[in-house]
Amino acid sequence: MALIAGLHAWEALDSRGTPTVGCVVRLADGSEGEAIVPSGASTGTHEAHERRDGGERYGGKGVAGAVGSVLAEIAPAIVGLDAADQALVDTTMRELDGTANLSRLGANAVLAASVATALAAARSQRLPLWQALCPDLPPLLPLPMVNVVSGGAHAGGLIDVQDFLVVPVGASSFSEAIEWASRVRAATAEVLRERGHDTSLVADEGGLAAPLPSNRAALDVLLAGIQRSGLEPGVEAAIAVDIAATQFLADGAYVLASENRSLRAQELVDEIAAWVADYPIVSVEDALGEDDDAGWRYASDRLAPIVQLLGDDLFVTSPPRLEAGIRGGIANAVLVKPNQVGTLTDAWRVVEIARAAGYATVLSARSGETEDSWLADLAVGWRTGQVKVGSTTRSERTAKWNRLLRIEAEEPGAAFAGAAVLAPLASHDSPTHLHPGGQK
Ligand code: 2PG
Ligand code: MG
Repeated sequence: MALIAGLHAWEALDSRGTPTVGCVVRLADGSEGEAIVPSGASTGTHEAHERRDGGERYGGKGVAGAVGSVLAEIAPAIVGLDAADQALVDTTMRELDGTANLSRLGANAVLAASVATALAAARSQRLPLWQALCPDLPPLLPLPMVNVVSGGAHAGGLIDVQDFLVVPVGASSFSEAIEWASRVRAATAEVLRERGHDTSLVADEGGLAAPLPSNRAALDVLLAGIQRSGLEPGVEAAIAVDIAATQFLADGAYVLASENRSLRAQELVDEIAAWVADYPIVSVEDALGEDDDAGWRYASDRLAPIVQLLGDDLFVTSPPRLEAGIRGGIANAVLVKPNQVGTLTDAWRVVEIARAAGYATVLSARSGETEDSWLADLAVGWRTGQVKVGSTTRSERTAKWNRLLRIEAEEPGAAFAGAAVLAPLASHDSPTHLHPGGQK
């Protein structure tokens, strides 16, 4: 038994300079775990509530109230509990909050305590977090999805699509995957410079933020970067996109401002299908708005048989929203962001639900991140198979890559997920999976 003896919390800063909650959990045996929570910019409406103070401080974005909740309410409720019983700690906090979306205490307060508890429990067992999370299964190093060109809410809306990422599908180890991704980023920057763009400015996740004329132009630049890097497109290095379509949905129309076009859902999906035909795209995230059920139905029929169709704002790491999507045959993969749901227990539940249904899982950082690296341990211990962290530059991003590189170096027996984890390929392994395309 590793009993929780005390908590402390404070207002920290994330990589955008916005306040966020830091928390340390101390156990009776002297072990400690410390966590700082991340924060999104292109957030889904159905995410758990990120509690902010309003008022003058930090332009209203202070989190003194959430910090106060940790000290005054969460601490007395969980002191004395066994830190190794994560489900009990998380349920206790959820019941204490009493709302469905953690709006009273704040999901930022609850997640900070949840992750700090997991880290303290692992420390007390003298285990790395990944091993404490999944003691019975061998670790799995994830296939990384690495941001190269940024648009949308992370780059001042220069282009509409939010992320153009490289997926090193032909790499045979995690470290090789990172080296290839870094090579593609450097080569893409070179291509941009040759085409007259400034590459000194980067977006929130360290991606190149060039004022390109269209979304297709970004795909062209990334493909040229892959070719310039000497890697074979589609075989060694493929492309993933996060459309983040909720961000440019206005009054029922998808407004591609950079191209001066306004599309209906079906037209947007047809456009994306044309990109998938023309470029080595293996994964498409948030192709439609978060509540566009008819659009998602069409996208699932059209795209899910040929590409990984990934729900982020759509599923918001919510067990019931993912279950509803699985029942309806919507998408074939889920992005997992612990702060969208507020506790590690619920985020893990989403991984389990996805796995049972043959949906692929991609653990993801947020655009507002911190120097913490616990996300890397979750990816390995939960065996999510894929991870999305941002660029290979900027310390809040490299903190996660570096942690994964260390785990690989220290665990030579750890398998590397490789491209087989991408849906819809991955789903063929699962006997329980009803492929969306097969339900027509
Ligand atoms: C996303 C994430 C990370 P944000 O949309 O997938 O890229 O962005 O954290 O702003 O929601
Ligand atoms: Mg997204």
